[in-house]
Amino acid sequence: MLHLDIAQRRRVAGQNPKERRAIVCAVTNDHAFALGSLIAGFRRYNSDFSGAFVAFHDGLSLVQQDQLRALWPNMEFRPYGADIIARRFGKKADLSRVQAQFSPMIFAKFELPDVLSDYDKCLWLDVDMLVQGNLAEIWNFDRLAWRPLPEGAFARRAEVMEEFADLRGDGSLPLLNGGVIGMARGGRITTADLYAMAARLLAQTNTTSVDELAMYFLAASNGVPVHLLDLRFNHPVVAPGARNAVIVHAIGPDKFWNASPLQLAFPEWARNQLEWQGERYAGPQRLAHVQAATPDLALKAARNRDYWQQIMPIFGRIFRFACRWICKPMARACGSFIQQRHSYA
Ligand SMILES: [Mn+2]
Repeated sequence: MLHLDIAQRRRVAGQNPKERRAIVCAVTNDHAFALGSLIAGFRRYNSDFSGAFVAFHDGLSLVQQDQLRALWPNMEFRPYGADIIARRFGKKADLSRVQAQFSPMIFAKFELPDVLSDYDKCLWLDVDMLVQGNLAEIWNFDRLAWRPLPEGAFARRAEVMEEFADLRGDGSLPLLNGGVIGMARGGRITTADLYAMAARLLAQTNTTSVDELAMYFLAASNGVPVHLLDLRFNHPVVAPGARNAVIVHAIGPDKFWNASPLQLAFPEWARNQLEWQGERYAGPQRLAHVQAATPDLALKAARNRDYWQQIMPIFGRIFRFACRWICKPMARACGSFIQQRHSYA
């Protein structure tokens, strides 16, 4: 077996040892556990990464910051919250539509160009992800990197695409999932541009994915080359093959910490959580009544479901029979009764 030290491994990966790199995340302080789990998983497979973690947060306590540093010593904290977001957007922007659906922390990805005054390359990671492998290959981009959405994503945003048609460049750039974004210093996109574009999208369209679309329109209109990441670096939890992906992304309301089926399918997240010394998630669990997370209850739930699936066709037949011989004649009788009553009026 070939043993390489960290410097050798970086050379093999084509990495400039002088390049300063940062992985950038954002959490509200009640989600410190999610960042803790993400880092615990990341470090298991990425001992060759010598960069920093930059965490945008709305008030992590010093204790929480120490708990995160215990997982990754090279950790930098930057305040980010409602006041900063309001200042960046200006008074006129109405964010209620977006905030009804997403954490305000989605806008912290707009800070990437500013973070790049301290680093050469940044990698934005959502905290609703599970790292299952080495990320070295992701860094092979020049300006921007993201995982493209399938072609059909344009059709679902047809109205926005028409409204902003002049910002689509030659139209060849695919849309992105905003969970993983690589950005290098010296690009043509600024933090101020991103907020301004998002404000336009909020004012002129009904879309809620303003963070992704702002990134897309600025890259497309400025002709910034985008390195398209393989699905395995931002693999939706529901897409086949998630088990072998490098990064699995729990897109939507079901997360690794609150959805029983995901806890059962990805036990490594719970293992990561054990390495986090801080407060764990204590909120409601979704879908535990359908698919419990422990083997005994999961089996019981599955057997229950199986039983009802076998029973349901019989119910269906009884229901159709009842409709034909009981409900319809009754409805006819009621109908004529009502008609009669009306004729007396
Ligand atoms: Mn996400």
